[in-house]
Amino acid sequence: MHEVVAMHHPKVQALRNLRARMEAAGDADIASRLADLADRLEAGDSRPHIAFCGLFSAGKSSLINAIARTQARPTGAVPTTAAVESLEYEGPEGTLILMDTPGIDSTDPAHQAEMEAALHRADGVVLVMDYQHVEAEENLELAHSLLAQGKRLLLVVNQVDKHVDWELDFSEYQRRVEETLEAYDIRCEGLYYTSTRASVYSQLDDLRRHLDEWAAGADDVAEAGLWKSVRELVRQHTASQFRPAVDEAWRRVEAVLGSAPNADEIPKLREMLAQEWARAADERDRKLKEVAAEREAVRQSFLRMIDLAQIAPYETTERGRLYVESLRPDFRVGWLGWREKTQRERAGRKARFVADLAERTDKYLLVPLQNALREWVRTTPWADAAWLEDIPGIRLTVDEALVDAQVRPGAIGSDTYPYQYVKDVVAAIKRQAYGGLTQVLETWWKAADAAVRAALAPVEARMNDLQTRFDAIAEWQGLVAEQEAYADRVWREVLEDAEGGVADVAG
Ligand SMILES: Nc1nc2c(ncn2[C@@H]2O[C@H](COP(=O)(O)OP(=O)(O)O)[C@@H](O)[C@H]2O)c(=O)[nH]1
Ligand SMILES: [Mg+2]
Repeated sequence: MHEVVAMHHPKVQALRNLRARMEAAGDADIASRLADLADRLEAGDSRPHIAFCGLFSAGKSSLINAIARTQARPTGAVPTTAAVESLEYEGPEGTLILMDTPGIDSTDPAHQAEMEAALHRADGVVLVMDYQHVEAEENLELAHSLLAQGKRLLLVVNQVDKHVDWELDFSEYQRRVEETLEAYDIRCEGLYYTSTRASVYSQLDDLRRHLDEWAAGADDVAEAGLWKSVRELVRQHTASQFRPAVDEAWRRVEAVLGSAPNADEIPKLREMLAQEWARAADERDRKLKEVAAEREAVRQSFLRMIDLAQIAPYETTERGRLYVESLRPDFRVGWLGWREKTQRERAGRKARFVADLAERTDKYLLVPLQNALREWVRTTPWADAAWLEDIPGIRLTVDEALVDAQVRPGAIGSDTYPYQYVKDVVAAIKRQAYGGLTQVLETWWKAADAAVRAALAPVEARMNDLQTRFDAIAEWQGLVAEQEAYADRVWREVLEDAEGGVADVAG
């Protein structure tokens, strides 16, 4: 038994694949339109389908009859053209399918859907306007959107038999019509003035000839029209898929901006927000740098004070030298009971060195440093008087343990060591002073940070606000870009499926 495999032309297959995809995405409406197009392509029906649309009573049905020179179509003052009826027109150059539609002003949603379906199937559109309603918004908007979709479009001003010469020159009337179209940026491939009644101004035959031209180029017209419809369906499908998310993002943009911006101005707005944010960030950083620089200057001035404090002048250094020399192994005092005497001498030298050093440390380092800090707290506007209580917390311990800890037994024998030893002891004391100072300053800076933050609060609030607005805009833009990328991807896949041969489809 042979399995029967339906062999489709790749273009038909491309449409069927796309249809399946739309159906899977839950877009039944688009899927059925694609099925319709696929059927037509498969049937090899290259007769161009021309939809006649326009406001109710513009004369669409009458015009189709007049073109086809038949009276088979019902015409009348009520919208009788409910279901879209089509009529085969066999002209000298070939065949066209003329599709009648209900009016675009139809309040019946079923009529509206029929018209949209007809427009989708249409390879070309004849937009019929009656003599008195050329300026109707519905007509102009429809013309706009059809051109945007890349539809071939003819504009027809019908019922020109109503023109009364003594009211207005006909050429003046035409000029006004053309002006209106220009004002709406509507450029189509043909504009005709017609009447289904006898009128010197009627260009009905010219219109028919234009349609005959379309019939002559049937293959091109039908095929190009079909792929344009497919492209438009992809676009519509994408828009409906993304609409909830995009709308939501847009509502957020409106909410955070407090007004509805013009979508065209969004990139400029985003740029402005980014610049404003950068300016605010600069302001904040400048302020923070200022604060940091001021604090560092204060710290440096006290460090310098510690560095310069003279706590070991000549006499003190001498005492240190005498002490450390007494630690040498060959140091001895007396001969009878020399061990005790030597010990006593060492202890005495150490005590004198420590006492001298402690007194000078207090007098020339600790007291001046604490006084300077008190003075600084009192005279600095942003310092807190409560900080004065922290100053006594800076303590310098100068005792026997400290001077012993600095002795380097291996170096004791060297002649130059005693002076180095005193320097080491002084450095150990100053390290305590640096530590004490740093601790106090850190406590103060921490306390002052609250005031700095408070001062920066307005600029930071502004930055947050700008960031929120920027994020909302970026989010919306991202979704729009994603939507475009998705539509492009789907369309590229259609073209790949169709294995080329789909040329000249306006983006
Ligand atoms: N004066 C005038 N009346 C027309 C013309 N064409 C159609 N009509 C009338 O306008 C009314 C609506 O015509 P119809 O073809 O049904 O319009 P449709 O709703 O657009 O299909 C009918 O009464 C027609 O007889 C025309 O060229 N001149
Ligand atoms: Mg009608």
